[in-house]
Amino acid sequence: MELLNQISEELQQGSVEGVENGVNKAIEENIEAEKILHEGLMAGMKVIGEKFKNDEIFVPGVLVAARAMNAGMVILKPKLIESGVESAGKVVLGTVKGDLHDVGKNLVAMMLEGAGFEVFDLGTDVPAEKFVEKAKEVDADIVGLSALLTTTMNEMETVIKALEEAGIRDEVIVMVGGAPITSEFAEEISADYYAKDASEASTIAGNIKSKIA
Ligand code: B1M
Repeated sequence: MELLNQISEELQQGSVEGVENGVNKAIEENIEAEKILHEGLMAGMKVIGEKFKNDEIFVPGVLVAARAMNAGMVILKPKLIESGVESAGKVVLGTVKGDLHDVGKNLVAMMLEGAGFEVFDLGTDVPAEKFVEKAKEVDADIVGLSALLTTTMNEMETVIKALEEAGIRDEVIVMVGGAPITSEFAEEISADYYAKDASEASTIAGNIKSKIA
C-alpha cells in the first residue's frame, strides 16, 4: 500500500515529522494499527538493519531511523493498547547492561500493556541489581529482559543469578528476547520463557496469567 511504503521510506530517511504525518494519515484512513506497525514502521527498520549490516549506512543513520520509529510508535500506542483492561500482573522490563537498543523492548512494553499488564520499563543499559531492586519494590510477577547484542546476551544470566541471590527467583517468571536470543539459549541460562517477538511475548504472558493469579 502506497501510504505504508511512504511511512517506511520516511523512517529510512530518519524523518520524525514524515513518520508522524504518515502514521496519523494512516490512522485517519482507518488502516489497522498492527498493519501500520508491521508494513510501515517495521518494514522500514528491516531495510535499515540490512543496510547497516552491509555497511551501506552507519550508526548515525540507524539512530535517526530508530528515533523516527519510536516517534511513530508513540502515536500508535493508544491504538495498539486496548483500553479498560484489568491489570493482569506486573512486569519489570528492560534492556540489559551494556545494551542501548530499545525499539524492540518498547514494542514488547506496548504489547504487554495491551494484554493488560502493568509495565515498569527500566529503559536501556540496566544493571542486574536494578532489575532485582524494582522487582522487589513492585512485587513483580514477570521480569522481562531484552538484548540485541551477542556481547550483552550473557548479561541475562547475570540478572537471573542476581534474582537467585536476592532470594526472589522463585517468585518471578523470567522472559527473555531479542534478535540474538534463541529458545536453546533461554534454556541454557534457566530463563522460564523465550519470546521471538513482541506479539509472542504478549501471548506467552497472557498464557501464564493463570500461573501468577
Ligand atoms: Co545496533 N546492532 N548497534 N544500533 N542495531 C544490531 C542489533 C546489529 C544486529 C546490526 C548488524 O550488524 N546487522 C548489530 C549486533 C551484532 C551482534 O551482536 N551480533 C548491532 C551493532 C553491532 C551495534 C553497535 C555495536 C554498532 C557500533 O557502535 N559499532 C552499537 C552498540 C550500542 C550498544 O547497545 N551498546 C549499536 C548501536 C545501535 C544504535 C544506537 C545506532 C541503534 C539503536 C537505537 C535504539 O534502539 N534506540 C541500533 C539499531 C537500530 C540496530 C538495528 C539496525 C535495528 C534494531 C531494531 O530496532 N530492530 C539492528 C539490526 C537488526 O536487528 N536487524 C542492530 C527493530 C525491532 C522492532 O526489533 O529489537 O529485534 P528487535 O526486537 C524484536 C525482537 O527481537 C523481540 O521483539 C521485537 C519485535 O517484535 N524482542 C523481544 C526484543 N526484546 C524482547 C524481549 C522479550 C521478548 C521479545 O521479552 C522480554
